[in-house]
Amino acid sequence: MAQPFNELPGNWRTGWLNLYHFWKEGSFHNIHNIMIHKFQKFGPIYREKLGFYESVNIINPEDAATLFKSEGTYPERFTVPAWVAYRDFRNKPYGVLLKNGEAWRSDRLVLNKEALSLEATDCFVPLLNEVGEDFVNRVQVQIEKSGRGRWTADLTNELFRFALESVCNVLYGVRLGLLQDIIDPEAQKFIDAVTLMFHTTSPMLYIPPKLLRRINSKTWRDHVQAWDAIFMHADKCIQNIYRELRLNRKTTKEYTGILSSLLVQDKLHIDDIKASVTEMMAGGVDTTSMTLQWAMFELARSPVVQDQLRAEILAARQVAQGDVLKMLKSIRLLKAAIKETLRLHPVAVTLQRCTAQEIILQDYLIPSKTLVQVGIYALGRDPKFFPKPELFDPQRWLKTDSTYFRGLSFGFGPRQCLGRRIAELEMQLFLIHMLENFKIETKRGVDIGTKFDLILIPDKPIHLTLRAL
Ligand code: HEM
Ligand code: 2DC
Repeated sequence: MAQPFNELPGNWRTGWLNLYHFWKEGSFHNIHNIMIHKFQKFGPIYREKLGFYESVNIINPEDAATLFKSEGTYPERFTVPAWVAYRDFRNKPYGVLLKNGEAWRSDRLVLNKEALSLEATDCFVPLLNEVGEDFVNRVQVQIEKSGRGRWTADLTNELFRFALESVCNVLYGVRLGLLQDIIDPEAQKFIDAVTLMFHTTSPMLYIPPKLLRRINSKTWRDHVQAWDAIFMHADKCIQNIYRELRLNRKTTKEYTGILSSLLVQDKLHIDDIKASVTEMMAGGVDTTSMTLQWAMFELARSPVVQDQLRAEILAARQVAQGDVLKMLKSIRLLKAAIKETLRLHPVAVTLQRCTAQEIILQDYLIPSKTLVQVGIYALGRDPKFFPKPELFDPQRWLKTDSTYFRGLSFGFGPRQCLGRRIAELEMQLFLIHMLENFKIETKRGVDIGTKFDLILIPDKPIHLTLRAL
């Protein structure tokens, strides 16, 4: 007989006291480390209550498998209260990010075909490849300017621009020109708005946004302002394509991006298209850019791995003779290096599912409709599941026996990341071009920690040196 729910370890009986301590100790930006600590204290499963936020937390890949295998046809994750509050406040429709049930599934199936199917993703390759090449050109100009054969900088904003340029090329088939010297201030506003949106979301995970709205707190006001800017700019981009499409009705065979495809197909209502395309545009900035920054940081600290990757890329380039699509089929180690980067530096601190039925985890009975979180940050750094976790070792992903339910950075199943293929291709092509052209270095002995700002980001600026090869 499994043990009852109320026997679960953890301090879940004192939600408000917990929140008070949490607040006082300034733990907001540190929940990833607090989770590691709790798994050490309570074992592989614990129950938690922070203010209104109740969850059961697990770390074992076997338990994650049990959870995901029972998720059913309409998987639900934790709904970020602030995001819903904004949409309701401004009367904006939900996209797939926030929908649930049949409404989510029918939208998602149409979007999967445009964003995840092989047919569609092959079309992304040339679009993402040219942005990667332009980034290299931009670095080359900076190196020439320096007159020293190298360029040292905090690349955060450069990578934000790269990521927005990339995702917009895929969504709209349009270049925004963000890798030029002078850029559209509106685009920079969009970038800053996404960062502010994430930053102001985290306090509202535990305190109801409605409350903050009533006391007119700065967090709420900033959050609304951020989403307003996001929706306004995305709307402009969408309108441009919409208008263009209505003007020249000629059916060109060429691929012109996800939005055109969706509009031409006419399977989703325009409001639903807008909502999900806006979510993809916003979701495409901080996620891939931060991951690429971490990837370059890890490669700078592991020059041996960096050389191996470069050798693999050069060989792949030769074999494929300039056919990029073909080249992407022979870069196993590079793909593993991206997985390895996300193991140590996941974007999402946890994956969550609302249980669709009663399940048993670690011999505890978990009722239906319970929020269960997989602590993927803690999992990625646990020596029980990743031997020598501190080691950046892409090879570990190429040994097939030890990876069962461990590579979960993009989530799992039908509710997994919609932008996954865009993100993966964008990052692969970026790293291919960078490693072909530059040596990536960083100052030795500089320790960079992680900060929770809804997504996980570096806790201080990372300075990288790019040296012409
Ligand atoms: C959902 C990670 C990039 C759009 C998610 C989830 C994770 C994730 C963990 C939740 C999945 C689940 O619950 O199983 C990442 C990582 C990225 C990345 C690690 C890059 C390194 C992107 C990009 C886009 C995007 C580039 C847009 C093009 C979305 C959307 C959802 C989502 C719309 C919600 C899907 C749904 O609920 O049906 N992502 N993401 N993400 N992501 Fe990403
Ligand atoms: C944040 O406790 C911590 O991909 C919470 O591209 C649980 C939680 C729920 C949903 C997660 C969120 C965390 C982190 C950011 C994620 C989000 C789902 C999608 C989103 C992982 C782990 C993200 C970054 C999307 C964002 C798209 C949005 C800007 C339109």
